[in-house]
Amino acid sequence: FERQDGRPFRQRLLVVANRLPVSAVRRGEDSWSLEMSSGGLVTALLGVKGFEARWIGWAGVNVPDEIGQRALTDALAQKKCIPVFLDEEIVHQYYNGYCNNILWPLFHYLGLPQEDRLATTRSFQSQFAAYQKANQMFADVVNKHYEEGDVVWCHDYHLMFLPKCLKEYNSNMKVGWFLHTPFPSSEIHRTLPSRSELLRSVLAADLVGFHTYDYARHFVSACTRILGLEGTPEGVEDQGRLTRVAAFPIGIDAERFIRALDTLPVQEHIKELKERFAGRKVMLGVDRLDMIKGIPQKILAFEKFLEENSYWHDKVVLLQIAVPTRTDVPEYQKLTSQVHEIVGRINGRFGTLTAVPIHHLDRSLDFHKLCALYAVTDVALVTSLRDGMNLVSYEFVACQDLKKGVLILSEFAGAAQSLGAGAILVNPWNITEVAASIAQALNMPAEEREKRHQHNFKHVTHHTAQEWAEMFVSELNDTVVEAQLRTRQ
Ligand code: ADQ
Repeated sequence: FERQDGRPFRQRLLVVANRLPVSAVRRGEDSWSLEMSSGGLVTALLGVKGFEARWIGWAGVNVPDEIGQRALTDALAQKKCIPVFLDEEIVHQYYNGYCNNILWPLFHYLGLPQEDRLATTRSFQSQFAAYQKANQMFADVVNKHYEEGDVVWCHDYHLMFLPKCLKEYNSNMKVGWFLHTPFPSSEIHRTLPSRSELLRSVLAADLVGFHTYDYARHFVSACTRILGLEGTPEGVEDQGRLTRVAAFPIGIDAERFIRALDTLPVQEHIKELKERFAGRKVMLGVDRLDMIKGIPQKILAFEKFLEENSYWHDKVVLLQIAVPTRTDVPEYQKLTSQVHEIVGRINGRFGTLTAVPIHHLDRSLDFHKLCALYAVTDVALVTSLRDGMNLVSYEFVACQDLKKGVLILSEFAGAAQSLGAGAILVNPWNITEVAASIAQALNMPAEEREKRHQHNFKHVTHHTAQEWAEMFVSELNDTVVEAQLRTRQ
């Protein structure tokens, strides 16, 4: 396409996610400083060529006054971001309550909250009402900025009600929705009191995407069993209207990691780490400190490995880097104490005056340090109890082209479907099996490590974040054109 002025036509992509990809800090009544954050979604979408992307989302801060809202809106516009302002009560009920206390655990097979957990955030019904209200507020902002021909891409479990709200505004809007978590078996989804409303709302989208074919299949079965609709190989059909459902496995910007390895700061960190852990094999865990990541299970498996393999006691170290998240939620506080308690016990049991077997850090690491850690690691341990994909496993593989380290990967992470042939797959609940896999990884011959690594490296460098985003958006465009052709026939 070309515009009249000869410049190439670039379709606008409105990316709608709960959080904007920036952190905002107020400096004065009408001044803000912004810092771009660098999650998987941000890097994926920044790399998408051929689109004019705009972000719509919550800035993560409460801004009750109009002066502050206007100033923040102006500052964000420079970064192509558009804010949705949510007040504290809505955030509490919608974000802490319905999203993080109900949908997040349910979608990861941890079940619905018991009464005591619900009591902390009021009743289920009021949380669901806040969820709907917040989604409507997102829809209002999208609708205000929408121009004909734009593609609207909604992200994640926070915004399941959004496709319906958007289509009510404008049935011609091209709307896609992508879920970053697993979609659970229909038997789990059935337990959710608002199960039907959420499914119906998602089905208002033109295209619905998941990381794996299994999650897509679970979603289609939920629609057939709970709503009585027809599932087809293309998606879900309701009275002649098809919602396309498909798998779009996410990737990373592998080149960014590979390039970083040659930079001076990363090389310096690598040197320091090699000196610090000379003579010991390095095992690594990098996770958000979340129930789903299986951190206690991982550390207990490492303890079992030490119990059974005295030869390795002074020859291996486990570095567990865990970024605290949702720190105001009691379950997460309990998890932190539990992890600290287990680490303390194991270090007391197997440590010496000069070395401990586990280094546990409760913090985020900057990009350069993270790359260096990935590069010096001999064995990476990903033991998620459930995980939509798990990008840490991809990042580790991208940084291992020299060392050819081994990836131990939970079979319950989406990544098991793409990196399964190169990794050692484990059931993280089976601590004996994980301990045996640690021994297998540490003793693996170089030739086998090389073969496994090549398989995964090829996958990670070929199936990138950019490819993921481009495939989703182009499928969304095609789906809408096909639907228009069908209605004309
Ligand atoms: P997350 O649950 O956040 O993402 P993951 O996919 O592993 O999980 O991504 C985490 C990101 O945070 C990685 O880029 C990693 O480098 C970074 N990170 C984690 N711990 C860190 C630390 N201590 N220091 C610095 N950086 C750290 C959700 C879903 C996943 C899905 C992604 C993308 O839960 O299953 O893969 O979205 O769709």
